Amino acid sequence: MGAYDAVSARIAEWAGFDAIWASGLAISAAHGVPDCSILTLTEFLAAGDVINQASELPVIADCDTGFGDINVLERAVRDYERTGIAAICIEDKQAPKRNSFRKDHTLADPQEFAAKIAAAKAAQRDPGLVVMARLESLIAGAGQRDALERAALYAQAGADAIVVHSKALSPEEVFEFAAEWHARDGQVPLVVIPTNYPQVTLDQLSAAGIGVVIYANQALRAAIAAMRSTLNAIATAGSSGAIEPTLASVDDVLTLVKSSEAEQRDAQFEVAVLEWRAAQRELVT
Ligand code: SPV
Ligand code: MG
Repeated sequence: MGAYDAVSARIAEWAGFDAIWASGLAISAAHGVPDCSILTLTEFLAAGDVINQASELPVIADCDTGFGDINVLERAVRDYERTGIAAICIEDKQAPKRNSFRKDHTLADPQEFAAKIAAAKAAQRDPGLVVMARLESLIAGAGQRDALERAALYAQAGADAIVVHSKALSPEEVFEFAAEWHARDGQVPLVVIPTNYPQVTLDQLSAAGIGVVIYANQALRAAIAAMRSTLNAIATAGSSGAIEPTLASVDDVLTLVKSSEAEQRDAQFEVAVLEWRAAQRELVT
C-alpha cells in the first residue's frame, strides 16, 4: 500500500497489507509539489525514514530515477540501507522524470540503466536489500518488445524484481508482458501498479504470475477526497456538528500514535525518579 507519512503507513499496517510503498507521487504531493524530480534525496529519505519507523512492515522506497548520477545513486543505496528500508525502486526514465500519468517521457538508454542497476546492487552492504528495476516502456509507448528486452537486461544486471508499469485502462498489456516473460522463463518476480486498471483482482494478477501488487496512491486520494468533502461541509454549515459522526475520533488519533504507550512510559519513569530519590536519601542519612 502506498503511504506518504506515519499515519498512512500505520493505517496500511492496520488494514493488513504486507508492505509499504513510499510513493514519490504521494510524498511530493504531501510537500505540495508535482511528481517531477523536484524533491531531493534528502527529502525523500527523511519521508521514507518516517514511514519506515511508523510500522513493522517492510518499506519499498520509490527512488524515481536515482536522484542524480551514479555517485548519488550509490550514496542513496547506502542511505536507504542505513534507515533500514527493505527495498528501493529505480525507473528507466531520464531525469528529470515526469509522473507516469503525464506526457512526454524519455526512456533511459537500456544498457546504461542496466549498468545503473548493477552499480546499485554492487553498492549494497546489506545482502537483504531488494533493488527493483522499473520498466517504463509501456508508459512511454515503446511497446512490449522493448519492455521484454529491457526486463531481460535488467534481470541480468541483478535486479531483484521487475516493476512493469502501464497506464492502459485494462490489465491486458501487463498480462501480455507477464505471459511472455514467463514463456521466456524469466526468473525475476514481476510487480505491477494497477492505478489505471483498478478492476483487476489480486487473484487475476496472481494467476498471471505477478508476485507483487502496489496500490500506489489510493491512501492519498482517499485522504484528499475525505478532507475536501469534510472541510467543505464545515465551511458551508458554519459548524462541524453534522459531520462529527463521520470523523475518526480524537481518541482514534491518539491511539494511532500510541499515546497510551507514551503515558505508560511516563508513569514508569516517575517511579524510577522516586527510586533514585529514595536511594539518594539513604546514602545521605
Ligand atoms: C508513485 O507512487 O510515485 C509511482 C507510481 O511512482 S505512479 O504514480 O503510477 O507513477
Ligand atoms: Mg513515483
